[in-house]
Amino acid sequence: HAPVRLTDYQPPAYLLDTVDLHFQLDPGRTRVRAEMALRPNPAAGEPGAPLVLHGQELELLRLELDGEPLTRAVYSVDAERLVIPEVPDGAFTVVVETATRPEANTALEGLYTSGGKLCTQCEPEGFRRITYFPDRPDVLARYTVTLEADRASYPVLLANGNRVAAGEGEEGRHWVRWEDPFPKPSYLFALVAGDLTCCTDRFTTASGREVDLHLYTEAHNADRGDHALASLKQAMRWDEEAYGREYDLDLYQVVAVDDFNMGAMENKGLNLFNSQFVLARPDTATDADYTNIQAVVGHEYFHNWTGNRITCRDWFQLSLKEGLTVFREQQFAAAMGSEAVARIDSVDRLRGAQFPEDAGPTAHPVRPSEYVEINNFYTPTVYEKGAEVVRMLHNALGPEGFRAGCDRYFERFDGQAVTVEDFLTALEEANDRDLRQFRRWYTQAGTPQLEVRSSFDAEAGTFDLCVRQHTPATPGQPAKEPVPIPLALGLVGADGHDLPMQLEGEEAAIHGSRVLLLRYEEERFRFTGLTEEPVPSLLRGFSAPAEVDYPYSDAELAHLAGHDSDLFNRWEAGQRLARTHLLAQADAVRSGGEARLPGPLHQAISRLLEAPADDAALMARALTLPDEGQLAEYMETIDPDALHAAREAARTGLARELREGWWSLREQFRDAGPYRFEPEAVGRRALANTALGYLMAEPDEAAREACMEQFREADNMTDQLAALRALAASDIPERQEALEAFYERWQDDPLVVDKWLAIQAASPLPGGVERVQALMDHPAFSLTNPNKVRAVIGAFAMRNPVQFHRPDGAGYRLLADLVLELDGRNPQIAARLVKPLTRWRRFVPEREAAMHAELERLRERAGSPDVGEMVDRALG
Ligand code: DPP
Ligand code: ZN
Repeated sequence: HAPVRLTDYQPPAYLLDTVDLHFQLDPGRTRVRAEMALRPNPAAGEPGAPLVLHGQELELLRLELDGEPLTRAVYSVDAERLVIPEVPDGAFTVVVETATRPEANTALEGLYTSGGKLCTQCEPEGFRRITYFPDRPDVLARYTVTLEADRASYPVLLANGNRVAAGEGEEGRHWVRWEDPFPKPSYLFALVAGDLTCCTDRFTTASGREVDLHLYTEAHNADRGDHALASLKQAMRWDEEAYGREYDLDLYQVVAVDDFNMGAMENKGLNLFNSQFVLARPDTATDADYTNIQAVVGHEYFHNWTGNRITCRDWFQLSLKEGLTVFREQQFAAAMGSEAVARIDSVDRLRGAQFPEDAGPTAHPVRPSEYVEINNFYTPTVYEKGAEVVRMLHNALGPEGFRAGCDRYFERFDGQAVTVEDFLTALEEANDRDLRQFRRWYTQAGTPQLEVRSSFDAEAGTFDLCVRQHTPATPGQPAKEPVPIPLALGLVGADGHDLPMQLEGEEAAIHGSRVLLLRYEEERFRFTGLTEEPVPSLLRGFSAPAEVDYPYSDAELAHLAGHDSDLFNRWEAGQRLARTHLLAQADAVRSGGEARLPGPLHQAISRLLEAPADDAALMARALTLPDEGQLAEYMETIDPDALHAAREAARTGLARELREGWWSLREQFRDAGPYRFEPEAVGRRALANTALGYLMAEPDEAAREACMEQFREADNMTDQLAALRALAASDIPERQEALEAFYERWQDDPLVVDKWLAIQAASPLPGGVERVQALMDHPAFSLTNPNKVRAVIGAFAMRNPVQFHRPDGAGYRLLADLVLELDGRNPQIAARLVKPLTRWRRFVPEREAAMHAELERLRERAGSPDVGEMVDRALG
């Protein structure tokens, strides 16, 4: 499969003004008639070029040019495109009639069935499975869509835009016509047909327009839409206040779909959501679900401006809409809750998924320069690192400068398909700034390493910092240039307060934090007027997606963890302390020793337990040890068993040594009242359940009883699931009892069953591979439902390192078998599952060899370009 390259971009030879689509919907075979009004693109300068339409898995029934049927002699068609070599010089129309088979569509791209519904997923290249079409994001058209279907099975017929007409057809059929006044690329097209219940709400925009909000679910889920609707209204208000962006149609529709490859999709005026990210009720959804729903609803809504009104010229620009929209989503999350907690959680995600990607064989720039299958580039780098890059721009320009730049971007490029370059130019012009060097963040892969060294001269009162940046080589990019790095920092004094910072040559000192903008490989800074040696608090708020190396002592980290005025770095210092000691313990295990609870970690956690907790959510995070996946990144050669032993020794040690503290913490923070999703209550539950987790790390009779009681009595899923998770990770008789009771109670609720599956797949207890095999044989499992696959295999391969990396390689084999099984059905999901094998070179020799063998097997047997590309990159 040949790669597509950014440098090969050509503007479309033909523009599409309008498209009129007519669907005769039927799950077995749907007929589609597309009428397109085309004309030559003056910007392409290719008069007389052939007309090329994309198409896949289509049955072509009829083709017309300007009203005349075309015969096979004058066009050609293969598995990927339809070409009409000769078309008129000026404007012309093309009519295509095709048939597609929704029920047989297991890839879940294009038109497919989910439950009794018909629905679509078109980003990035699914529309070409619906009809022959210029399926590229820089071809924007106005759509009119007529949906015709059996009324009894499909009473609700939805598409983008406004409902303009409806009527009855023959033999119990009916039809509805939709018109979307905003030109859009095909990837934003959507339709839904089904028997759905509508939850409604209303929003009045800042300028006083009324917008109807319609959330569609299956009837039995009608009581689970409130939170999503509330989140939608919060997002609409927030975007008006923070960015001056109003919604632009009279109707905003959201549909919950059970079978969905992605999290959600921002189709114009008709968002489709994976049910997991839209449906919630206190007894079925956890605080994490509520938080995710708020974020994803916000994310898809924010796309209306950053993605839909202004879209991407080509898929290399994916981060133009995704990085910017994730950043906006993160700002929204911070505004709806605690800024520090939101930041900690997003950095945790970045470190958990993006840093490893950036350090491995699938590393790529935020704006990749080539791909084989674009579906493989919906990555943490494009999304999360892309958001970090936008955050750096925001911090560099300041909130007002950034807003002015965005205003200019919206004004200048509304209605267009543009590039990352266009966005940066708008920011530059509005701020009269030069962001040339900044562009490297988009083109250079790899996580910069910042080596910081200091020296203090007591006599002179100076504190020197030497900062070196280095970005390790990544595939295809052996040598790296320095990137601009905003290093936010503070100097913390012995009393815990920030010391004034005055660089040599400056007139006055700065109080609190300041930002040093690093541009070169090595830079030196001298702070003057200091009467004591400070502890530097570096990269405050995680001001750049970089890794800091500074020789902190335990005492210095403890000092920062207790006092840093930057709450993010307070947490960070504690994590760094834990990491250092857990890694030392893992090394000890590797050299034949026993893992113990490290003294400094014990002290740090007990100090936290003694201090009054004013922010429960923050404290819960501070008390949580870095997970094994993240620790592994810092190990020279990854030994999953040694890491697991080290972390478990620390957890059980903390459970034993601080038992009293955990009990009293739990008592203090258990919430008695009815469930409310409010930051304070969420924090209290998180903290109480963190305490429960420790109590169950080495469970005595009392802990087991308390856990079972919480499991039985909880009136909300957050508390019930926390108890179940703790039970499922312990080898105690209550384990089976609780798992059975939970399934008994929730077996008819697919989203809750997903949690039940994931908890078992992620349990570190021995026999993980066999457990996962049994789960895959369980009637609740289904290979055709992406959420089920993610719940079982995703949880096992990504959140259960000790079982997945079992020494005999059985975990790898199981994963590879599954990839092969999915390869022909849903290649997009299959390719995602290859990811855990890609870091094979980092592991101890026998695991390395076993992972490599599975990759070789995949290389030989897998057929899809999706899996093929991932495997090729992994084997490098
Ligand atoms: N564009 C979707 C999102 O990130 C994913 N396909 O919102
Ligand atoms: Zn998005």
